[in-house]
Amino acid sequence: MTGFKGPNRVFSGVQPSGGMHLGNYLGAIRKFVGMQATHDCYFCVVDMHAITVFQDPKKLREQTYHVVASYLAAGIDPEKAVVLLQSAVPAHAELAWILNCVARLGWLDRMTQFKDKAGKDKERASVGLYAYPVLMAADILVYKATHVPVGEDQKQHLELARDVAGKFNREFGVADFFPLPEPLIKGPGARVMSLRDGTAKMSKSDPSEQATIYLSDDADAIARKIKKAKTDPEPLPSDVAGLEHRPEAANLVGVYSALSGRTAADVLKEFGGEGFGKFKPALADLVVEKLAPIGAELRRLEADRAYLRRVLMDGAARAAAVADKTVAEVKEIVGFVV
Ligand code: AQP
Repeated sequence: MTGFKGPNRVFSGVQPSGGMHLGNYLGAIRKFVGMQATHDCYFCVVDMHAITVFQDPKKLREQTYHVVASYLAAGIDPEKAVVLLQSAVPAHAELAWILNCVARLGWLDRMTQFKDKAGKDKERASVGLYAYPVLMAADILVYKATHVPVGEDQKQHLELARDVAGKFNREFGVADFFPLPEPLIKGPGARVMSLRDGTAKMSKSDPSEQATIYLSDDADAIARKIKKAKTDPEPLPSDVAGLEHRPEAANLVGVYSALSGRTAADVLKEFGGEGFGKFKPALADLVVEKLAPIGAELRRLEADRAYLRRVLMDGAARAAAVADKTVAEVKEIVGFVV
């Protein structure tokens, strides 16, 4: 973390681009919950990121409430952590513009998520989709956050945020003004894969609902999806090395391990040699046990819009108090008349 002197602070976010799923829970939200007691935390609903691909305005609003309700249902306490909506704190966009002038085109050209999301016809992708990693850097740096809990898919964007912070500090001669934020990625569940294709990540925008376990799924839906999950015909191996080249089996064992708190080796000690006919029902029971209470609370909270709005308004005010100060300092540093 070089010589940054500020407090340890956590920032992370989720896009309101669809239904929250098991990957978002294990890769991100569950980690958030674990950090709120020990760190100064900012958990954001990144709606400005979501619109980098077209969102139906009505659905975007619904999905925004859905993400806030999911945060709270999973155990984030808005009295401890700051829960905020990105578009409600203009300092994110202000800093993003300044950082756009620090980041280099060559850095953005290397971002694999842009290539994946833009597909073959990248000329038709939005400018926002291309520049989004810089907005993400601004989201983090506007709070001078030192730690960012994310899933594996965000690793490259975090490296870019560090590059932007370092270049800003060097170029303007303000050593350690911005911290170089540390990604917190490791741990089981950092990369949950699609139930239909063990080589593709579980994603909100997957067109197949069968590929994704949503936090809002009821017990029947969860059991049905796990029963139908793609697998291979072999029984489970008795050690982790045997999962190599078996992406679907590795994914299901990984989910079991992440939710049970046991290592994959330990899970295979119990299930090695068994077919999926035995493993899948055990996995379904475990997923239902862990997600059903969250799903029930999520449905209750989603109906209480007035409360969710209060949480967001309070969060925006607390966030702006920190973010506006950073932007004022940055304006001074870059030479704007303030
Ligand atoms: N499959 C996953 N496994 C582990 N972690 C995951 N995350 C997302 N998918 C998985 C983590 O969840 C956080 C929020 O992600 P996001 O909503 O900001 O963006 P995303 O990574 O693009 O998520 P989706 O669900 O795939 O959304 P769409 O389909 O809209 O792009 C991040 O910390 C992410 O790492």
